[in-house]
Amino acid sequence: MVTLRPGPVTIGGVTLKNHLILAAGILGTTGASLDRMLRMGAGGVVTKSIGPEPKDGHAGPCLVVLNGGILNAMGLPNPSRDFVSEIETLAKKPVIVSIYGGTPEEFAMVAEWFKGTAAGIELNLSCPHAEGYGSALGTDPDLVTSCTRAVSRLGMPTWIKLTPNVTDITAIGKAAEEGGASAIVAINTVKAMRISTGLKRPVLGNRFGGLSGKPIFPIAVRCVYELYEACKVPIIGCGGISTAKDVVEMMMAGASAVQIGSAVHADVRIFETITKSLYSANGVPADGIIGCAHD
Ligand code: RRO
Repeated sequence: MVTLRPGPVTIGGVTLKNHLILAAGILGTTGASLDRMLRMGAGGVVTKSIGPEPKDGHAGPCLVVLNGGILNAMGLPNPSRDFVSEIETLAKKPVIVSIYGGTPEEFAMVAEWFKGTAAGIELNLSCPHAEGYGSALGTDPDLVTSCTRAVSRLGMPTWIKLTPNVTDITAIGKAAEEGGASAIVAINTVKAMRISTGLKRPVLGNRFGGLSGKPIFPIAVRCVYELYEACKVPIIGCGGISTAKDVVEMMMAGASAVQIGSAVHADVRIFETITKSLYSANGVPADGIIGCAHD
């Protein structure tokens, strides 16, 4: 397998220690855990999504581990503005704060709280099970453009995380680009559900949730591939990546970097594990393989 040249990279306005980023939501809202992941080899970390008001989240069960995947409906639990002090000690580190809101104004307000602390902002326009938030806005290209513009005009690197739960993801990618996105992240979880045959009830308290992990990797590759043909901004691939080979495949589809989420549950040292096989002193520059499957 091809290997990459090690070293820092700047993607979507954020300088990362390598191409591997911790995906949003995975280690909750604890600054110390995010810092631990940076020290354990993550090139950057994305926080849990932070919103305009504190939120408890959905009624449980909120998360089930399936064969090879995870189904969740956490419901955006977060401490809102109190999170600023939680990550103050991480200022100057590659910490990207994920935020959500119900309007462009709410996105701008939450983003402003993190000026000076966050290396960048990732807009969650893609949670599949949050009424009035996430994909409720992220499936409408006009709203995607206006929410993106409300944050990009603040001058902070602005990443937009897209939902795969649309007919044409390129229309959403182009809408983010029009709003001044510095990068797009593809994809958030795939809307899904399971039913307990014993209980004759949906397994999740919220009935519907988002599927992540290995089962969605081919969907994520397809989305990145389509976006690469339609958009000019860098694409960050996300969805079911768990090996160095997955990273290379995502890059060949068009990703400039990747985010890793569910695989952290199985192996908390996943960043070191992937780094060992992905990078070597005689590796090629990433530009040599990004999008090469389109040639
Ligand atoms: O908190 C959640 O339930 C959640 C979020 Br914010 C998201 O973006 N994606 C997801 O699968 N769950």
